[in-house]
Parts: sequence; structure tokens; C-alpha cells
Amino acid sequence: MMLVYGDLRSGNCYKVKLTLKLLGIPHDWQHVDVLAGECQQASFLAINPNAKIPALVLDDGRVLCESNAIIWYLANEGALVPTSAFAKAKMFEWMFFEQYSHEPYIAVARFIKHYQGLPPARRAEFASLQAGGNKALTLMEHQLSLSPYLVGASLSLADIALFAYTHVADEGGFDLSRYPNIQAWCERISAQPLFYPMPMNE
Ligand SMILES: N[C@@H](CCC(=O)N[C@@H](CS)C(=O)NCC(=O)O)C(=O)O
Repeated sequence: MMLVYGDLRSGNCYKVKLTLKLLGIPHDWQHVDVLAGECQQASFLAINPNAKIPALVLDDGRVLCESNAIIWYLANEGALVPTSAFAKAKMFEWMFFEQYSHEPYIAVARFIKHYQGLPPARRAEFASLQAGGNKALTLMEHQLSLSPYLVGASLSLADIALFAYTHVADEGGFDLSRYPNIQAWCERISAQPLFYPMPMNE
């Protein structure tokens, strides 16, 4: 059975769990406590020398890292992947956007505020992340005023990748009440029959 190394407090790991659950894929999950520094331990570095979770280990021992590569592998051209070449490319556009223009602001602000308790030494950095995070949310809000999901009428990996940190963006100081279309989209995703919620406030 495939094995995922991850910590469900991390949006990057949670998106892997959510994809597995939505697709009903049997798997084992090995908790790696990112806050306790377990990614830096030799036993984990043997799996991912980049010292980051999530990491997926297949039955034959092959390892796949990077959350969006993992969910792409898991989805395997199935229900969470659009069929036309252009729509598929739009899905990847949003997934690359997530890693470069969304996660570096929203996930980091969340870490500083929610997990580090906004220490004085990081307050200026925290404040500087707000503009980038709100820009990303504004772009999503616009797209979601045009279509129920980020790529048209159906749930895709783009939604899963961006839902992971967006739905807990308030923990990073972002006011989601400013983004009604994002809020409605979060509710739409949470209403999926096989939806799996992120464990909260751990
Ligand atoms: N681009 C990577 C980012 C992975 C990443 O940054 N993971 C964090 C947790 S969210 C991590 O493992 N950090 C290791 C550490 O802080 O020691 C992905 O999408 O998988």
C-alpha cells in the first residue's frame, strides 16, 4: 500500500490527504511532526533529502515529493483532471500560481501567526506578507465570480491545491469575509461527498 509522510497541519500535506480521500485511494499515513523538526532527522532525509513533507512512497519504493506533483500522480487523468488540453493547462496554471503567488504569502503568514504566535521578531515580515496574500485572494475571487470552480464547472486539482491554505487563511490574518465568492467555493468543496476536513487548531 502506498505510504504518505506528512503532517495534516500543513496545507501542502492536507491537499494530498484530501485528494486520496476524494478519490477513495487506500493508503497508509506516517505522521511527521514538522513543528518538532522531524523533517530534519536522518531517517526522513533518507526519504526526502530536501527535508520537506509531503513525500509519497510507492509499493516498489519509488519516492515522489512536491505536493502538487503528488496530487497530479494520484489523480492520474481521472475525475479531478479536465480532459481538454487547454483546461488541463489552466489547472496547472492555478497549481503553479498556488506555489509561487499564494502559498509563500498565506502559508507563511499562517505559520507566523497561528503556530509561532506572532513573535515581535517576525511582525514586520508578517505585515509584508498581507499584500501578496490579498492579491492572490483577489485573483481567486475574480475567477470564482465567473465560474463555480477555478477551472470551469467541475472540481479539479486546482481547487484542491488552493483550498488547502485558502480555507484557513484567517489563521494567517486574512479576512475571508472580504471574498464572498471564495467563501461560497469553500462551502462547495466542503460539501463534496467524500470531503475530509483538515484537523483544526492542533
Ligand atoms: N513545495 C513543497 C513545499 C513543502 C514544504 O514547504 N513543506 C513544509 C511543511 S508545509 C516542510 O516540510 N517544512 C520542513 C521544515 O519546516 O522543517 C510542496 O508543495 O510539497
